[in-house]
Amino acid sequence: MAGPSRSAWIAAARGRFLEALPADRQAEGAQRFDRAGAALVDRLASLYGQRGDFADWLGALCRALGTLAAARPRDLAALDSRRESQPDWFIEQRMLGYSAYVDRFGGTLAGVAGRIPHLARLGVDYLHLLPFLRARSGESDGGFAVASFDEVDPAYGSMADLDALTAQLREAGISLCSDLVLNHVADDHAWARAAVAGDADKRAFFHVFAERAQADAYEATLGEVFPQAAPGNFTHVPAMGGWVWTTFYPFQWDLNYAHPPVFAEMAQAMLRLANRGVEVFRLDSAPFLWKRPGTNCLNQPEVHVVLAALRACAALVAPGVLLKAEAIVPVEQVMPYFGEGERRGQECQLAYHSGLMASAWAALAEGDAALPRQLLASTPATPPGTGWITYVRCHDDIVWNVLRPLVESAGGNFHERIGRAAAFLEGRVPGSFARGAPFQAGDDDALHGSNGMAAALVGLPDDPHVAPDPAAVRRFVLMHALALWVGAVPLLYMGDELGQGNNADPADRGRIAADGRWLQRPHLSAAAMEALEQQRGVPATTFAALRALVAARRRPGFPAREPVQVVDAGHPGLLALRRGADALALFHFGREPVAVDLAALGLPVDARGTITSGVDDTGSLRTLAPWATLWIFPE
Ligand code: OTU
Repeated sequence: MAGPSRSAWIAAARGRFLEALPADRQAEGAQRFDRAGAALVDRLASLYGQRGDFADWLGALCRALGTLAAARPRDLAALDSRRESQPDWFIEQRMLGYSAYVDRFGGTLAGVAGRIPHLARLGVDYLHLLPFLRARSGESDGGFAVASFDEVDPAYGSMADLDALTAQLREAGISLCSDLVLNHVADDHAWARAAVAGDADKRAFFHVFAERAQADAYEATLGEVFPQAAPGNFTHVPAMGGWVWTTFYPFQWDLNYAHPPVFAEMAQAMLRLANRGVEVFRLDSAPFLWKRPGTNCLNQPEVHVVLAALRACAALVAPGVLLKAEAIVPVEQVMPYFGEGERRGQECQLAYHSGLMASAWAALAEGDAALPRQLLASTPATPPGTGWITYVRCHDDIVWNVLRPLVESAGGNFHERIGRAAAFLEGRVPGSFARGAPFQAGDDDALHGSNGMAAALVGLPDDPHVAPDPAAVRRFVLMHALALWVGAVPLLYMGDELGQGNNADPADRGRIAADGRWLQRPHLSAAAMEALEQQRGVPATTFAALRALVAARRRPGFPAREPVQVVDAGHPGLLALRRGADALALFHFGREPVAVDLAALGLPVDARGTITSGVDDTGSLRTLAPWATLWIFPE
C-alpha cells in the first residue's frame, strides 16, 4: 500500500486514536500508534481499502480503540508496560498452562477462584477457561455458540465475578486465557436476531444464500468438522429466506469478515474483555474465517491479515495481551499463524502444536517414534517472541487429519496407517492397553478423530484407589514429558493431573451419545482429590510426576530459549531431542528395553538425569525400559 491515501489514512487514524486519550496518556499512546498504527492501517486497507466508506470506517474504529485505551485500568496498563519491555516474557517465565471448563472445575467463576490453591500447588501460571460468556440457550457446543460477548453466562456468575476472578488470578501470578470464538456466533446472538428481523447490515454479518445451488457450489470443495452429528456446512433457515453458512453445528452461524463491521465488533469485544483482565485470547477456529470459492475455505491468506490486524489492535490498546491460534491443521499450515514474510512474528504469539500431540499418540500406538521424529525434524523454529502451546489431551478429539501430509510424505497410506493407530487407542485391537473411543466415524473403517482422557488412553485404572501398573505410569510420564520438553507453554488438561479416567457420570450419558467429546469432559473428581490429599493411588502418582517435570523445567539450566533439534539415537522406538548444546531428552516409545550409550550421543559419561522414569541410571550406558523418559541438562 503506497501513495497519498496511505499516508492520509495513517495520519487521520492517528488523530482519531489520540483524540480519545486523556492528557496523561497522550505520549504513551502516540508511541504505541507510531509502532503499530501503520501496520493496522495497512492490514485493514488490504482487506477493505477498496470500499468508498473505508476512511470513515477506519476513523471510527481508531476512535473506538482510543476510547478502549483510555479505559484501560491502571494495574493492567502497568502489566502492559512490563511486558512491552520484554515481549517474550511468557517464554522466559516458562509458563505452565491448565485448561478447564468452568462448571466441571469449579461450578462457577467464584468456584474457580476457590481452586487457585490447587493450581498453585501444581505450578500453574496460565489458566485457560473454556467458554464462559453467555451461551445460546439449550445446546451450545460446550459454550462455543456465544450469545453475548459482554455477559458472563448466568450459570457461572456475573461480569463482577469475572473482574474478581481476574484480580485474584493476577494476585496469584496466574494469567487468564479466554476463548474468543471468532468464526461464528449463536443463532440467538443479537446480530443473528437482528438479521432475522430484517436488519440489512446485520444480515451482511453472515453468509446467506437464497439458492441451494450457491451453497452447493461451495460445498463441493469443503470438508466437514462433524460429519455424523452435523453433516454439511449450510443450514436452511426459513426466517432468513435461505441457506446460512454453519461450518460447525446448525446453531453456530459463521461470521462474514469481508463485511468490515464484523472485524470492528470482534476487535472491540476482545479488547473490552482485555480491559477486564483477560490476558490471553484463544482464537477459536481461526482457519475458517475467510471463504473463497473453489477452496476448502481454510487458512486463506486473508485469515492471516485479519489476525495480524487484531494483533495490531491489541498493540494499541492492551500490548501485554497474547493471541493464541487454535488452528487444528497440519503443522506446515500452522506456521503462518505466527506471522510470515513482512508480518513475521506479528500475528499470534502462541499456537497449538496439534501435530505433535497427534503424532505422539500415534507413536504410542505404533510402538515406534517415527512420526513425532519426522514431524519435529521438519518443523522450523518459530519466529522470535512466539512459541508452541504443547499438550497431551484437551476438550476436543484427537484430530487425525493433521497428520495426513506427514504420513503421505513418508510414503504411507494415511487411512490404513492412522486407522490402525486409532483402533489401538480405541481399544479395538487385541492386547491394547488403551480405552479411547472413535469420534464422528460412521463405521469401523471410517477415520476422523479419537476421544478419551489421557489416563484412559495410556491404560491407567479408572479407580483412583487402585495401585497403577508402573508401565501405564511411564506412558503417562512419557506423553507429558514430551509436551513439557518441547513447548513454550505446555498446557495440562483438567483431571489429567489426577490421572482421571473417562467421564462415567450417568448424568452425562445423553451428552456423550450426542457428542463423544464429552467423554473427556468429566467433573473434577472429588474421590481423586481426596486420594491426592491422602497421597494414595493414581492421583498421588500422576500429580507427583507432573510436579517433578514442572519443577525440572523451571530450573535455570532448562534451555527454554533454545530450539528443539532431533538427534538420531539409533533405535526406531527412541525420540532423542536436543535443546542447545548441553540438554538432551530421550523418549522411548518402543515396547522393548533399549540400551543407550550417552557418550555416543556426545554427553559426559557421568551426566546426571534430571528426570528419569524407567531408566537404569548407571554409567555411560543407560537402559531404558519401554516408555522410559530421560531428561539431561546441567542444573
Ligand atoms: C473448536 O474446535 C473448539 O475447540 C471446539 O470445542 C468447538 O466445537 C469448535 O471450535 C467450534 O467452536 O474447529 O479449528 O473437533 O471442533 O479441532 C479446529 C474438531 C476446530 C474441531 C476442533 C476445533
